[in-house]
Amino acid sequence: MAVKRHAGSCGTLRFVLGDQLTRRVSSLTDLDPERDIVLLVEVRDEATYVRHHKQKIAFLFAAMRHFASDLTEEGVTVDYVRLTDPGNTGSFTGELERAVARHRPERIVVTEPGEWRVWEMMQDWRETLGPPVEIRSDNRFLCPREDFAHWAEKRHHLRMETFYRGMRRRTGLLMEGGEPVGGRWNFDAENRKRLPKGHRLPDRIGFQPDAVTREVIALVEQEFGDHFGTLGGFSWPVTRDDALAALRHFIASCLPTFGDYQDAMKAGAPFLYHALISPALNAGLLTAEEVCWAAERAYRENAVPLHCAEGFIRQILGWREYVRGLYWARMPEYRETNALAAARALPWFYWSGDTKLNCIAQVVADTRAHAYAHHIQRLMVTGNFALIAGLDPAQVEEWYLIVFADAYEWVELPNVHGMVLWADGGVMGSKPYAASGAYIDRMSDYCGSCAYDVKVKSGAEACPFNYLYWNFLLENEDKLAGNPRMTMPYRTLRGFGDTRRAEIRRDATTFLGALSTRPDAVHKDDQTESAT
Ligand code: FAD
Ligand code: DLZ
Ligand code: SF4
Repeated sequence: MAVKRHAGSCGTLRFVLGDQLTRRVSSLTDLDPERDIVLLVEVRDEATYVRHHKQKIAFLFAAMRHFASDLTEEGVTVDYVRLTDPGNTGSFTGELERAVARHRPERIVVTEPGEWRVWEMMQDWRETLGPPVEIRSDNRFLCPREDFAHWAEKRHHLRMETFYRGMRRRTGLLMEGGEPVGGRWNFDAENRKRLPKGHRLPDRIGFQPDAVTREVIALVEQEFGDHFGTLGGFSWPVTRDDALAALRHFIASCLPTFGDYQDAMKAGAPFLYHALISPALNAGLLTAEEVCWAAERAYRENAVPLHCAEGFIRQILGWREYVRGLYWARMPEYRETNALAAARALPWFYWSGDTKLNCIAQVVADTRAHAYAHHIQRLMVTGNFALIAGLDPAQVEEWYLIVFADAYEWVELPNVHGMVLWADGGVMGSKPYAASGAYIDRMSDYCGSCAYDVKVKSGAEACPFNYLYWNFLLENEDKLAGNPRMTMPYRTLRGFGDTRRAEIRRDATTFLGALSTRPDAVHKDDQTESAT
């Protein structure tokens, strides 16, 4: 990789963060290759403010190095600081200060970041760096922060569906004469099939690490070897060309069936029909706009049924834009709320996967191997357990930020704090997504090989999700029973006699009391030896 270094004074110093790797990002739009310098820095602080999965660090460093090479080939002067370069201060601020001393720029241009903590750093740069600092809005999103803030003003509940319809109208995606194509906005009801037995899944393409990526992988193993996760199966696309190839492969081989099995889970099959584009999308290798239009085009060409195209576009145009808007509209107060006063420490099996709860063991194994789990695994397995076991939101949020290659606070926090844990008290979701083992059994094959019995409601053999679900409702009766969307489960709960209620509390207390938060106690989550 040829990365040019530059000395003397320059016009504009354009600082590109590791998740802004596109030539079209706002900080580069008016780049003058004759006078400007683009700065990219690998810094230890960003790899350790939470101890990211090794694949996340390797993915970003590899993508940054490839992006720098592309810019250099284009004739742009790039100042690229590697992690192990002598004098690397380890922080964004330290590296900017050094770059200012090296290049004496007339001004600094950056694009707004994806995390509040970096936004705060950027405010300081305006005061401390010397040259003027221009912070530009992030043009990779379809809904600017200000537009979302305007929409969210004076609303307490921010419902995704309302926002999504507005975005369909705004972009014209899947619209005809001002109306949604097919006469409906949302085909969610058609997206909930269980995977049939013997169903043949499509082969997925992976991307063999090239020399640059292999060097990064070795660096990450050496410098961050004690972080969560393995590097052996690394196959993420780390260049724009490979990310486009991943998108084409998804649209051709998976999108035609994506909608049907969007919520399905299968042991040993982490990817199913999912797009596997979120790390590339979040880092700038793909744009939301091009991904949505690619799906719409496939629908218009009759290559993809409407419910699949709509289901996929909704995830990006709807959910992705919505969580990002909500994050910026409600931070920094948003992460401080804890509506259900949940306080239990994160069990160790979230790291080790060493638990007899087969669904959790499977999801943690997928996550460790790929820095990936699909949406329903995140929401209804690790997320659902965290909710009904009353785990501390801050600890759960940190876990989610660490373990996935696509995790940045703007997208992780609303999904975990709002959608999964209902810690925001209903700003995002009208009710908590709590579920018993029956949901996991319906949507997966996990229960068939579990030590627990999903059909049993109480006692040592019972699936813990069953009694933890009812215990969650009991524990939070004062906060949730008045919620109109919780009427049905509370009506059922009221029909339980004292004996049944006492059983639920007993089983939940025994199970939760045995959870270990340290690596020394393996399999303590089971209630009796006979359950093994
Ligand atoms: P697909 O299932 O194929 O979906 C296509 C795209 O839609 C994704 O690439 C993603 O960009 C977008 N998308 C889908 N659902 C969401 C959503 N709820 N929020 C935002 N975008 C969405 N996504 C992240 O990118 N980073 C995270 O840190 C993250 N944390 C999550 C935590 C929890 C608890 C939950 C429930 C979801 C989280 N998601 C996160 C959303 C979603 O799980 C991932 O985007 C998705 O699994 C990525 O895989 P894929 O590219 O194969 O997606
Ligand atoms: C996640 C990450 C990591 C691991 N390392 C770097 C880095 O060395 N340099 C960099 O510019 N960005 C990195 N990132 C991404 C940043 O954490 C991200 O830009 C901020 O969290 C704002 O979204
Ligand atoms: Fe998970 Fe319960 Fe099914 Fe076991 S039986 S896999 S714990 S839902």
